Amino acid sequence: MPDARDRLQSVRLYAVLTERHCRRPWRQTAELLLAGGADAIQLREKELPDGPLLVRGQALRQLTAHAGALLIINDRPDVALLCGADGVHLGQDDLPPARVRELVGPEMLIGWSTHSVVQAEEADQLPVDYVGVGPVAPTATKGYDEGLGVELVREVCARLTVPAVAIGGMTRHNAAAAVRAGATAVAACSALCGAEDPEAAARELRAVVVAVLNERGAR
Ligand code: TZP
Ligand code: MG
Repeated sequence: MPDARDRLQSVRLYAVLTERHCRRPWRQTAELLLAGGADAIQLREKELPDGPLLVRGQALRQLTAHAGALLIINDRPDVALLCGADGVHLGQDDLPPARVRELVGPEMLIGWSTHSVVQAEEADQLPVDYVGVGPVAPTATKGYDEGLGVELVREVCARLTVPAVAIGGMTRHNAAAAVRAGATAVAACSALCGAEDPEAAARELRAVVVAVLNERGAR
């Protein structure tokens, strides 16, 4: 299998898994998202104690490995290392990417949240493998009443060579615009985990991303 950095290039649907936002049990949700084609799962649990977080990461490692999907752990390089995840996702207030790179070594993917053009310019100097850009649209998941819009995606993508993942209130209705603006993947939590049918939701959202990338490639 190609290494995680190569596989990252073809990630189109990045599912953020948070139990609180799942309509079904988290394991079933993960299985359905993977069956629907999720290329990556990020484990994002702010309230789980460390032991249960590691146990969940290990369970997701098995599920994602079986499906050929990437596993990314939010916030926690230590948990990412211990459960054999492919990557760790960091925000602006988390441990700095350069220090985390010292900890996790050269192979592990580091994702980095960006919310402005200035942050995108800074990201270009950091040892990160992809950026999240958003919130593109309003999202209750993180308590943003307003989105920053697809123009931010365009501006960030113009300044970066690493893949950009559009996040924040993403649905099958606004994904096309984000991909036309330069994102190569879309990340979603509530639109996927909260769906009545997470498998169908994943399949539909991924299909939008793929269709626009094909259209972009054909031009
Ligand atoms: N970072 C920016 S918005 C967001 C995160 C983790 C939440 C994404 O959740 P949703 O439900 O897809 O808006
Ligand atoms: Mg964080």
